Amino acid sequence: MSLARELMSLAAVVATEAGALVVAGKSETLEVAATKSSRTDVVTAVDVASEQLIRRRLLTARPCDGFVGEEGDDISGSSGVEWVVDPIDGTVNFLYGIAQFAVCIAARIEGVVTAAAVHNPVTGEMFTAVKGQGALSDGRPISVSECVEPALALVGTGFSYSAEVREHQAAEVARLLPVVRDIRRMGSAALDLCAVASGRLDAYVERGLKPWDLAAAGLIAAEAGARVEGMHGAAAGERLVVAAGPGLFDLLHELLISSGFADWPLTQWPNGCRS
Ligand code: LIP
Repeated sequence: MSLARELMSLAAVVATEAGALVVAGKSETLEVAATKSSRTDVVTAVDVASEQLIRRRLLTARPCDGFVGEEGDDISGSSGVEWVVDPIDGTVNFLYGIAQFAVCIAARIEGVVTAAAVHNPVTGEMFTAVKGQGALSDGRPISVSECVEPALALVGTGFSYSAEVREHQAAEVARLLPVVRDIRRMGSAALDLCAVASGRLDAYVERGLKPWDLAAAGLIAAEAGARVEGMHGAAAGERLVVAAGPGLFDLLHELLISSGFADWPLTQWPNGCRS
């Protein structure tokens, strides 16, 4: 079995274990343990416990690997493999009991995201991908929609934890809304990208994503046939992520520009949003 396939299998097994812990951790009394970039950017004890389980399992199985997680300290490794982990993507949904959140585990080999698993522990669905080998949902191949017309495109998006950034995002989305089919704000960037990968959304666009929101699900969307990029051919990243099928991407990209998605460079963002 290739290294990439081995890493994907390990990611899926560990995501399943962490998913069980997350579901078991959801109770009526679940509280916010801390806040991060703003009062609405919350973390629960379950986010932390999930990341600790994932870190322990991955680094016990592969002690020389590196680790980058949303809730903990980064670890540099010597093997050339680095894990990029979001223990619960969609934490606000999790806190409110909305079944739209996921455990996300990606493996980078020499800096390139090469294997990924995204698991919704409530629905049980497991999205996986190995670079160059396509994307799967519960073991079955998935692919992006064939939508080519923005006016018929169902577009997913999300908003920042910063009120100032949300004000800009709201204006951009207000300009985009009349020229697409409709907008969906489902609360988990990773599951939005997996929805593009499986044709449940035609496209996705969001500013301000962190590496752990994007790494695993970005590979899954790309392996399902999506173009996953930033503005003007830049790499997808914190400034902007756009994901859509090849027949839709360029037309949508033009509409995003005319809707103002390229107008507000990162350098002008409020400090907390550029951490
Ligand atoms: C969330 C993303 C969501 C975005 C939120 C936040 P978290 O990740 O999944 O798409 O709109 O601002 O980044 O904080 O739940 O890991």
